[in-house]
Amino acid sequence: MTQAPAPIARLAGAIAAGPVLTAWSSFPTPVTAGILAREAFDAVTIDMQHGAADFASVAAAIPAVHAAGKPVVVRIPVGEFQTASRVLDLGASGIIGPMVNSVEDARLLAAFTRFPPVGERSWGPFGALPASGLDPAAFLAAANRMTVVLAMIETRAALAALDDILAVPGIDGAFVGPADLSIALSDGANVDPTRQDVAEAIGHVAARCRAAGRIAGAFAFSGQQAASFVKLGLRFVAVENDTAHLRAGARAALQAARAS
Ligand code: 3PY
Ligand code: MG
Repeated sequence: MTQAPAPIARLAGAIAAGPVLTAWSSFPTPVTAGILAREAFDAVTIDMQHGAADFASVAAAIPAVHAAGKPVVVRIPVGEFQTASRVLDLGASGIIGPMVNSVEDARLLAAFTRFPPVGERSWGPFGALPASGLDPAAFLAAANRMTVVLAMIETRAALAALDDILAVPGIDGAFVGPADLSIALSDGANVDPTRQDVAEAIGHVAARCRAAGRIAGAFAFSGQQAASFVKLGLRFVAVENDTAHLRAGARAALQAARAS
């Protein structure tokens, strides 16, 4: 009987098989990340760029998500490429690098997330190795294949360098941040992830990723926006975040309570 792969090994295959809808946790604890993982999301992404996720909270949340059978993706803080290596060591399966605006940024992201010969990741997978169930040699052989690395496209510079970023060995695809992109495309005038020019830019990123055989993804600020991204062919889509779920649930309950 063939055994199902461990949760740490499931992300790349899930993205290849169909769109992955990920939860997005900006305030992770083992309890909240575990709760999200037990909803029908395909993965849980933990956000270290914004919100309150620090290294200790990521270390505590990963086993809770794995216990629910789901893989973990981590968005690292801007430019903190060494954090990418460290959260992969903990057992993350995917890395999202924010504000990757140049080929140089993309090369650094790849270098810290890929073992040689693709990159320069250093050995020390003390959480990932037991989570994989593999011995060290098998883990080393599988790690680059198991790990999904997405470069965030959320500035004019990133859009201009898109094809070159996608061509960097070790970069699996692009992940759009529609809020920052709306700020960039409006030259700082507003933040509106539903702007028409943002939608057009996401369509462009989807097309360039398809042409390059790369994964396109984006953060969706609503379920409807997530559905529109899936229709465009995006394969890794974040559906709101934990605080949005909390606020929406509270508002709906209070509205119902006060309506009577
Ligand atoms: C953005 O929309 O800019 C994001 O980074 C989403 O998290
Ligand atoms: Mg952003």
